[in-house]
Amino acid sequence: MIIIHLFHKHLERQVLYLERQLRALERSFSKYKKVTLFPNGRIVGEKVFVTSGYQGDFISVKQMCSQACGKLASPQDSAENSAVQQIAAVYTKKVFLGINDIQMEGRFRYWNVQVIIYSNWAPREPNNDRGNEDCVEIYPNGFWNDQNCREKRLIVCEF
Ligand code: MAN
Ligand code: CA
Repeated sequence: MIIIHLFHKHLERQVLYLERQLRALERSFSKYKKVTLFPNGRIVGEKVFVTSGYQGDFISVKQMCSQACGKLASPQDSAENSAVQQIAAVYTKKVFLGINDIQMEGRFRYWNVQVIIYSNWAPREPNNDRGNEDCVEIYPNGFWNDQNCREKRLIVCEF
């Protein structure tokens, strides 16, 4: 009986210790997130959007994201869109999204070929200007425009 009681006490102390450690870790992790994401990143739910500040054409920015084990930013709702918009606004630059209609004109898809489930087109877009706009950029105001994939735009990846 006494041994069981001592063991119980021991476990109780261990649990209290671990709870305290976990709280300290949570505090420092939440601070660490703020530090690393300032001012280049945003968190929405489980998604993290971040820019390196570099610009490139669609192929290069797509490669840069996949080399970092991420994907080009593909906002799928208004909260995610406003996160990417905020990064574009910090840099006052347009950003390429991970969306294109290369495969079939007018049918915009993510990289996994799924047709987009959310969009935020600017008025009169997408217009496939000069018959040559298969990529999608987001303006610092959050609206989308189809744009030539060879233009150079700010890179934002999602992880
Ligand atoms: C204007 C509009 C857009 C088009 C760009 C091309 O902003 O016609 O639709 O994509 O020019 O630079
Ligand atoms: Ca356009």
